[in-house]
Amino acid sequence: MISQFLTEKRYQQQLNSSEKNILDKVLNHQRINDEEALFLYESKNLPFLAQLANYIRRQKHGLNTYFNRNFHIEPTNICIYDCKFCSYSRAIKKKDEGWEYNENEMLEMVKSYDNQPVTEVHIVGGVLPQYDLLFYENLFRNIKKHRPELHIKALTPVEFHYIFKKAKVSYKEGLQILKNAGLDSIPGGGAEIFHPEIRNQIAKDKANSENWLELHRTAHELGIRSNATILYGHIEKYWHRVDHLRQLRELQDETRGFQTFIPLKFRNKDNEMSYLPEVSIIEDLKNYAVSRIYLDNFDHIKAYWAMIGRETTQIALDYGVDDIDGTIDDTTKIYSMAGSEEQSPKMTTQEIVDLIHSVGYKAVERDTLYNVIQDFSNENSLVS
Ligand code: V47
Ligand code: SF4
Repeated sequence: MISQFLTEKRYQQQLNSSEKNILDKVLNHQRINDEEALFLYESKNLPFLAQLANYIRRQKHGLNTYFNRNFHIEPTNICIYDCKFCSYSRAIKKKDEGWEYNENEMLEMVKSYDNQPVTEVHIVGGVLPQYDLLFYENLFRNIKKHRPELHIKALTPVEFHYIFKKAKVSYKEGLQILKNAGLDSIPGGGAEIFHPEIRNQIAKDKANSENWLELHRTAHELGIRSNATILYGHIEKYWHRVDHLRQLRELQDETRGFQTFIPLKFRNKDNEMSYLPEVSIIEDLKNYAVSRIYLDNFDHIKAYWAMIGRETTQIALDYGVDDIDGTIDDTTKIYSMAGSEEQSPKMTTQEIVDLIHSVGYKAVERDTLYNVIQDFSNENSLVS
């Protein structure tokens, strides 16, 4: 048992006083402060981070590891913004690689899953004037008309901010209109790094951090759950990451509306930050662990397997991660274009279940709101 191991005198004697203080806090269910989070980021004691994060993960979820059956729709990869890290905005400059789907094309994509047990469609893409409030209102309404039980997780504060401003409605009015049309929840994108020192360099013109947080606050007030992300491993320092986590933890204290935190590793192919090297797997694992330890009020930490690859995802389960996203079915391009391991990200349910079981965890299919759909742990990987 991890908890017994952590309380053993022999183990604790190996720790320095700062580590011992943090361990005591974790064992007593107290939150760590910003200085302690920074200390953990700067620590080279990766096994210590793993023990703490895994202890918290097991307290919250045991060995359960969640996934869902989903697909993405990316309406366009053309965007009026020019985020330096984004391989999409680059596609505008290579016009032949651009796409702009209309409503019918997107509805056909939804219909192509008619006989498959998917539970979620994740819709997010570039920002263009024709994808306005009326467009998304019609799209969501028509998706629901066709398949009412399909959960629509869509758009980020970057898109909402743009379309609500254009339509001259407040966040509250705009979100209510889209909720009435069928919007069920909001994914975590667009957060990047909140601190203006970094945000102004990498994502200057789009919705700022106050906009991002306010949009999510308003969504939570309207009963719309959402996720949060951080884009890490580029020009930010550890303290920028702590600042980002702090703002998320504070908002979560207020609203309890976030479901999952998803660290997104910067990938450097074909974007304006390609000159930067990507960080190591050690850094990825450290980031998962510190996120799990610091964000005590977030239920879930997700490793997005399509971005970090299958093996790192398996290792991440020992570093605080309890969710690995979904089957995806090769329907997202944002990471393959940015150079991720998975160039055509798709897994069958059987593959996801095997990936989780082969490292000793229990696969649990969830819906977007974490209601359990099927627990595979006692079924010896028999997938229906
Ligand atoms: O906001 C863009 C990131 C995000 C790169 O909520 C990049 O369940 C790394 O938020 N390297 C969109 N990251 C994706 C996203 C997401 C993904 C999976 C699940 C959920 C969820 C949300 O992708 C953007 C940006 O932060 N991104 N370019 C890049 N080169
Ligand atoms: Fe546009 Fe989003 Fe890419 Fe920025 S990250 S350029 S807002 S698609």
